[in-house]
Amino acid sequence: MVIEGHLMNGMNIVGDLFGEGKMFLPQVVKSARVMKKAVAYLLPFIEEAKTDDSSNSAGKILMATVKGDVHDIGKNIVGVVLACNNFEIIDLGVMVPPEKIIKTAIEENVDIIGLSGLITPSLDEMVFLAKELKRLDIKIPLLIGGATTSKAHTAVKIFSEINSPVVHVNDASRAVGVASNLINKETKDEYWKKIHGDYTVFREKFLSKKSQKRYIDYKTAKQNSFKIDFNEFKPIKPNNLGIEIIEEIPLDELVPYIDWSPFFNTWGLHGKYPDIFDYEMTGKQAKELFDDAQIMLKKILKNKSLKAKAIYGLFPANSIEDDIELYKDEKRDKVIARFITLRQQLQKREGEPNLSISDFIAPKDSNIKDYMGCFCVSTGFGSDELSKEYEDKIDDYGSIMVKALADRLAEAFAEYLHREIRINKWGYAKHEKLDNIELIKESYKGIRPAPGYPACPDHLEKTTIWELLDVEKTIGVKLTENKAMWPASSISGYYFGNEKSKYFGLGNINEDQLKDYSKRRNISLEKARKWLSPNLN
Ligand code: B12
Repeated sequence: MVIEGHLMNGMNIVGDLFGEGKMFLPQVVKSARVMKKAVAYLLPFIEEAKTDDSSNSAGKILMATVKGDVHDIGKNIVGVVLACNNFEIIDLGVMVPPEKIIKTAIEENVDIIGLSGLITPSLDEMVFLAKELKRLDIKIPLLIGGATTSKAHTAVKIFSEINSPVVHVNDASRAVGVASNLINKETKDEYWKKIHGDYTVFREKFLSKKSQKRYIDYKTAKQNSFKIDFNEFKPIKPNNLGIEIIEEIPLDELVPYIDWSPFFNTWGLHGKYPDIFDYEMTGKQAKELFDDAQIMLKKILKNKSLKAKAIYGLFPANSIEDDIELYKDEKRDKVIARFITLRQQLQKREGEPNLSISDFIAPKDSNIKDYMGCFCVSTGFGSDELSKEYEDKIDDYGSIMVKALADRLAEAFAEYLHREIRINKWGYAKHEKLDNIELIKESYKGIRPAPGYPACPDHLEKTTIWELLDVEKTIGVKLTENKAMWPASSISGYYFGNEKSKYFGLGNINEDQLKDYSKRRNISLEKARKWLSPNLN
C-alpha cells in the first residue's frame, strides 16, 4: 500500500510533470533515488509486495549498450526515467553481445528491447540485432537511442530489416510515451501503423534526396585537394620529438579547462554556461545541478578517486597522396606508422577544395620537413568503481554524476594537453595567450581531430595510434572490438600544427575511394565497407 499507493503515485506525478516539461531530468533522477531507497527499506517488511509488484508493472524493458561500445550515461538516464513510470528495467550493462540480448529477452519475456550506442560502429550492431530478431522470428519491439543514432539510421537501415516495431528515441523525455504506446494493447497497432507510415515516407525521401547530391570521382577529388603553400606556412619543428607518457596528473590542474555547457546537456538542460543560470525556465535547476556537481568534484579531487593518464607522440611526417607517413627520426627513411585518411567527394563550388586531413601535412616530394602528433588521454580510471559505489547505495543520481564529471575531465585533459603541445612540447604557438572561453571556441592555431569525428570518421585509425604509442601497455586504455576505448572517459586523436589546418566534415564517399582505401588499409572490401558504412554512398 505504501509503495503502490503513496510512493508510486508520487513517482507518477513526477513522470507526468517531466513529460509535460514542468520538471527536469536532474529532479526526476533525484526523485527516483528517494523512491528506490524507500522501496529498498520497505521490501523486507512486506515480502508479498514483490508479487504484487509485477502485476502493476507497465511493462518489462531490457536495456543494453551494444557489443563493442562502453557508453551508458544516456542508457542509464532513460532506464531511470522509465523505472519512474512503473516500467520494470532489466539492464544488461555495456558491451553486450547480441546473443545475450536475445537470450535474456526470451527468458525474461520482455515487452521491449532498448539498445544504446555512442560511436558509429554501434549502428551496425543494432542492424545486426534487428536482422537476428527477424531471422529467429522474434517479434519484440526495439527502441533505438544514443548519441550516434538518428531517425535516418533507424528508418533507413533498421526499419527494413525487422518484422517488429522499431522506434528511434533521441531524448529521455520521449521514452515513456513511446514505450507505453508500443506496449498498451489498445494503442500499439494504431501507434505502430503511424510510425510505420512515417518511416516509410521518411526513408523514401531520404534515399531520393541522397541520390540528388552530386559526387566527383576520387581521382578528380584528389586533384582538387586543399593546397597549402608550405614555404609560406612553414612547418615548425617540435621542441620534443618522440613519445612521452604522463603517468598521472593532479585532477585540480584540469578543472580550469572544463567546458561546462555539455555537462548541462547530459542532464537534459540545454544552453551555454554560465548564461544558463539566468534562464527563466531552467536557471534554478541548472544552478542546483552545478552546485551538486561541485560537491562531487571536490570529493573526487580530495579522495583522488579518478586517475588521469595520457600518452602522446610528436614525429617527423610527410604526406603521400592521402596517406600520412610518420618517420622514426629526421633521416625520414624508416616509416613507423601510416595514417590512412579519407577525402571529400561531394562536388564543390568553383574554387572550393575537396578536403582530406592529409592536405595539412607537407607532401613528401616537396622535400619540406613536416611534423605531426597523436595522443590518448583518459580520466576514467576509477570511474566504474566509484559509480558502482553509488549504484550500490541505490543512488543513480550520484552514479551518473560521477560518469558525467569523468567525461568533462577527459575533455578538459585533451584541452590541457593540446595547449601544452602548442605552447611547450611542440612549441609552434609559444606566445599563445588564450583564456578558457577562447579555448572552448577553438581560437587556437592547429587542430586535434579525433578518429570518429566528422573530418576523420574511420575508427580503425585508433588501432594505428595504439600500435605506434603502445597505448594499452603504457597507460592501460584498451580498445574494444569496435574500437571504443575503455575506460569510457577517454579521447584519442591527432595533432596538426599548421595554422591552415581546420575542422571539416568528410560527408559521403564513393565506391572508387572505398576500393582504394581497402587496398591502402590492406583489408577486404567487405571489411572496409563495414567500417566506413556511415559515410558510403
Ligand atoms: C560528451 C561526448 C563524449 C564524452 C563521453 C560521452 C559518454 N560517456 O557518453 C567523451 C568526451 C569521453 C567522448 C569521447 C569520444 N567521442 Co564523443 N561525444 C560526446 C558528445 C559531445 C555528447 C554525447 C553525450 O554524452 N550526450 C549526452 C547523453 C546523455 O546523451 P545520449 O548518450 O545521446 O543519450 C540520450 C539519448 O540518445 C537517449 N538514449 C541514449 N541511449 C538510449 C537507449 C534507449 C533504449 C533509448 C530509448 C534512448 C536512449 O536518451 C538519452 C538521454 O536523453 C557527442 C556529440 C553530440 N552532441 O551528441 C560526441 C560524439 C558522440 N562522440 C563521438 C566520438 C567519435 C568520440 C570518440 C570516438 C572520439 C575519440 N577518438 O576519442 C570518443 C569515444 C570514447 C570512447 N570511450 O570510446 C562522435 C560519435 C560518432 C562517431 N563517428 O562515432 C560524436 C557524435 C561527436 C561527433 N559529432 O562526431 N565523447
